[in-house]
Amino acid sequence: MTTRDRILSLFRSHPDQYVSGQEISEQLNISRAAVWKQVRALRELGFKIEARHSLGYRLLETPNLLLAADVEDGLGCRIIGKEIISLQEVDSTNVRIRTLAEQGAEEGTVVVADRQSAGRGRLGRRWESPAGVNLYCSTLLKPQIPVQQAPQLTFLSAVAVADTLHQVCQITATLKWPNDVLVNGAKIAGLLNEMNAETEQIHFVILGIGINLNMQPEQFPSDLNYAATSAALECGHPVDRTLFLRTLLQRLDFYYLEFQKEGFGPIRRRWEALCNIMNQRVTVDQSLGSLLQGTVVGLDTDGALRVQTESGAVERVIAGDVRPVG
Ligand code: BT5
Repeated sequence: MTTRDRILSLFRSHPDQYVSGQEISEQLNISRAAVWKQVRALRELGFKIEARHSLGYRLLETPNLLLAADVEDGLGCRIIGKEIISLQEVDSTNVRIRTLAEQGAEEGTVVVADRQSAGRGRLGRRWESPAGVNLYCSTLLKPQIPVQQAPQLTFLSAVAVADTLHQVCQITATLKWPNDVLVNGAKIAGLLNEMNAETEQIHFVILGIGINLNMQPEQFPSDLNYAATSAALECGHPVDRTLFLRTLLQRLDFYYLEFQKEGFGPIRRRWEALCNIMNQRVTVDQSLGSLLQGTVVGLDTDGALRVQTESGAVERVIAGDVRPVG
């Protein structure tokens, strides 16, 4: 926890009460001048803090920020969120957590940002990441699994996001292979998992998750080639980002522990139950223009989509654009 987070939790443990400069300085082991500097910095971030000469400081209003101390409050996870780093702005949370991982950050570390200046999608695409509305976070994992199984973790993120949308916003999401979360056919979240590995060994995996929570129609880029939506647009009211992130980390923790004990099976079954095209006829536009037609019958252990063709053979789709027929 940073000094700023510690001051905030001290304020929060004294709701509506004054906390004296002396008490803050003693509890945090910093000088009175340093307390004043922190209060000034918090005010610059938008916190309303009253200062009364004989009484001390009182927190009156908290701005719409995602703060590590708030997310950690009541989190109760075993692995995910051991350390949470919340930033006002970053190029990409995936890039930042990669640097931290290379410097030896622990498994379960989470980076969350209010805004990304260069949010990334797959294949060099961009993820629109305006300030103050959405969730952009990356989680560091160090799974002891063969390299070929790393894609399973994308499906772990997807089911955790779907559960959270249901739990916090009462929204029913469907999952689009391989890495999209949809609501009523429009994209509400995207997942970008990245890995650092040698031939045989995974050093770390990054689960990058971007979820549109309070984004308004005018904030979506005009050149999206498919429909997009946000949780607030679907449920009709603003969504508390702190509560959403805390619940998401709890769901990730739950599925990761289950994954460690029971492998991919439970996640695969959950993903298949939420898949938007399960048992439907599809056309798959594979690379080099080859087309495959068939019925989606599930996921393979490495995350490939299993499509049964008319001849009864089951083909494995590892990349390509999958569209329902008709
Ligand atoms: C994804 O890529 O869907 C993965 C997005 C992952 C974003 C998270 S945010 C936290 C972490 N840090 C990062 O830098 N990235 C991850 P892809 O399937 O390639 O989809 C990208 C496409 O989605 C773009 O080309 C746009 O068409 C569209 N798009 C961009 N921003 C969007 C948004 N906010 N909502 C819906 N669609 C969007």
